[in-house]
Amino acid sequence: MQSRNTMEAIVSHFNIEGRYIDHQPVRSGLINQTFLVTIESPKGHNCRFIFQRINTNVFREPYRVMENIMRVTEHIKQQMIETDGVYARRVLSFACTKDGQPYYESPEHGFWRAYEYVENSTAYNIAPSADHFFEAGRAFGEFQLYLNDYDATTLYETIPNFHNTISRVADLKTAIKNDTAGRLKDVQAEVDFLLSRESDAGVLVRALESGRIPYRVTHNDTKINNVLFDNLTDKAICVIDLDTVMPGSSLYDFGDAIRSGACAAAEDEPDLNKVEMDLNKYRLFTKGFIKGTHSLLTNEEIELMPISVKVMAYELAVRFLTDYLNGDVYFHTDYSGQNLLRTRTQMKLVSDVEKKLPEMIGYAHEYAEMYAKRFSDYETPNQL
Ligand code: GN1
Ligand code: MG
Repeated sequence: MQSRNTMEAIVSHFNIEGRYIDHQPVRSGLINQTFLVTIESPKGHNCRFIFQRINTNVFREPYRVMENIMRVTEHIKQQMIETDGVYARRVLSFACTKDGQPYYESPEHGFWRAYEYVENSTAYNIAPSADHFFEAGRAFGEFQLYLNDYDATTLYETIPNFHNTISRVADLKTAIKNDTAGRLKDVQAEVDFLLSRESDAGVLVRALESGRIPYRVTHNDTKINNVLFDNLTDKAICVIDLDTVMPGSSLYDFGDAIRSGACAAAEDEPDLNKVEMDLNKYRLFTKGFIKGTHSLLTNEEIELMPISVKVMAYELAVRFLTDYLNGDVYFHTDYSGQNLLRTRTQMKLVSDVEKKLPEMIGYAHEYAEMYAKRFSDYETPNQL
């Protein structure tokens, strides 16, 4: 936790008018540190900002992360202005420093950025209802829609091979070989489970590389707590945490959202009986996502939607186990063994999805057909 003086010093570098009042930590995410900062404006009312210290061990090129984010948010804003004129609270608005940069950096304080806090909104770690999950799907789908005409190749790949599941498996094998933390002896069952499914790792990467599915601008970290919901309407209003916006596949976003949000249990739930993929939540997210994209997904993408959930749960299991073997050096942990529990929940999801694939395929087809027809019958999404 930063002291008041430290935070006040950091805030003073940004072009934010007013007086620092206080700050409090926001517990969210496994990578960056986040704070809610209250400022008293010169007119005497309080306004709030989110300040984040970027983890530069993970984001080795934080300038490029910010460049991607600024370009993408500006594009989304313009799209919103053109479609219905309203962008306030719907897209993040970043503060620049007094010398015009979207970040402040110093050897003493690290790398910081700030954006306006979206008042009267909530980010949930677990969807309070299936309808919220539909809304999350719609929001992430719309995110794809707004960026559909943005040339993905112009964005930096800020974490190379981020969702390259094949290279994630290679990292796991290296971790197994090195056994840095001496934990391999305790995780043979997990290692066997994951390596026996290695052939699934390449499904999405190969589809992208062969041109079977398109590269798009993707969010790449579509946990439900990266969507803000309006407190009054319960509608999803804004997609946040844009650090990993990069060229990728829409299926990374789809699969990651389902593996993280269609399960009511926490990512480190020790009781695996509580860990399962809720088909109703899957169904509603799928519906929302396809609706949000305005039916822009190709038939090949629709085909791969269900299996993408398995691939993403598998990828996260591989990443968590790799970190466990490496001695918990990447993901933030609150207690020893947390990364192993996280590995096991993702493995349980992999098994569960393997059983539910036929129903999942059915829903993806059903909503793809339904919205393809509706979007061809009506002119604007508001009529749907
Ligand atoms: C990390 O920090 P957070 O929660 O936004 C990770 C994601 C994982 C997630 C698992 C840059 O995201 O890829 O899915 O933890 N982000 C990065 O909870 O590695
Ligand atoms: Mg993130």
